[in-house]
Amino acid sequence: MDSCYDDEGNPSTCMPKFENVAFNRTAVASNVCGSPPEDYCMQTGSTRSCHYCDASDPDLHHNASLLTDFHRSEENTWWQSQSMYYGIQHPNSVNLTLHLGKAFEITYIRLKFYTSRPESFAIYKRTEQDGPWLPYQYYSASCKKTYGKDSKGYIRPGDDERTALCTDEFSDISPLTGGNVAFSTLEGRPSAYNFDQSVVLQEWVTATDLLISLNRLNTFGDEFFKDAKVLRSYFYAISDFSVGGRCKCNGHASECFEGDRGGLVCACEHHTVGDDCQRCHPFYQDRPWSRASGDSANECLSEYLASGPLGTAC
Ligand SMILES: [Ca+2]
Repeated sequence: MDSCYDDEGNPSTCMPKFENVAFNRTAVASNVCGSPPEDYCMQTGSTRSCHYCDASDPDLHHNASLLTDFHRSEENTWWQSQSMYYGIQHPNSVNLTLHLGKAFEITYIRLKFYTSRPESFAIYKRTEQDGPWLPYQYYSASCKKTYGKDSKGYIRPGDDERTALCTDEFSDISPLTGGNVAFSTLEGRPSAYNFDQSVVLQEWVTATDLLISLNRLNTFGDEFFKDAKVLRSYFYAISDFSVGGRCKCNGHASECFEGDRGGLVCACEHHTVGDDCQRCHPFYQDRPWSRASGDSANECLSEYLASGPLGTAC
């Protein structure tokens, strides 16, 4: 763990540990297979193997809890939607929502698909609880048609760096199983090298909630004939949903804990207060609050104690 004071007792920038923020949090899925119980078939090239999903059977369910459980490669667990047989396909979407309970700074979001990756899906976030859903990234073989975005877009210096891009690089039907998609929040953003000074990117990586909107399934085009076996072989399935990040404390805390009101709060140091240490303590208002940077802890100062060596904390 990172300390907020050095060996001499001087304030230093500190932050909570980097972690998989999704682990042991339960995502909410707007759709899940197995109620009513249903057959489904895996696309495995030339052959199809068929199985059974039953949402109420502990051995046969594929509920959303399996998105964020501990994941061992030899024992896949996965969330699965109903199949195209039940009407799952564009324009009907399936949403996965992850509520974090406070602001986090997100480095990456990674999805490991149990089936083929979708033809189109998008990641959204909320910067503050109850705020609007903002687009984070689009993945689509049809960026223009589905999202009205250029598939070769990029961000130039001077552009608004809080712009969601679309890429067609991760939307092929192949591989039929085990495809990964990872979104790095700072990749391709010019101010990333100067993150400490970039208020815009500090806001861009901040999220209190994440939403994966699965918008269009990949198919071989054979659903056109409406054969039940074929329709039962198209559905969304994701074996792991990971989110790399840190509890957001603006450089003024080294850990977060469960607060009185439920939900996480920062254990604020440097005479800061607030869920994210985003304000100075009322008795430490001698200069405006500032986020800690690589150069300075920017601790809050007391008007009475500023000249003294080490003020007694109140
Ligand atoms: Ca899993």
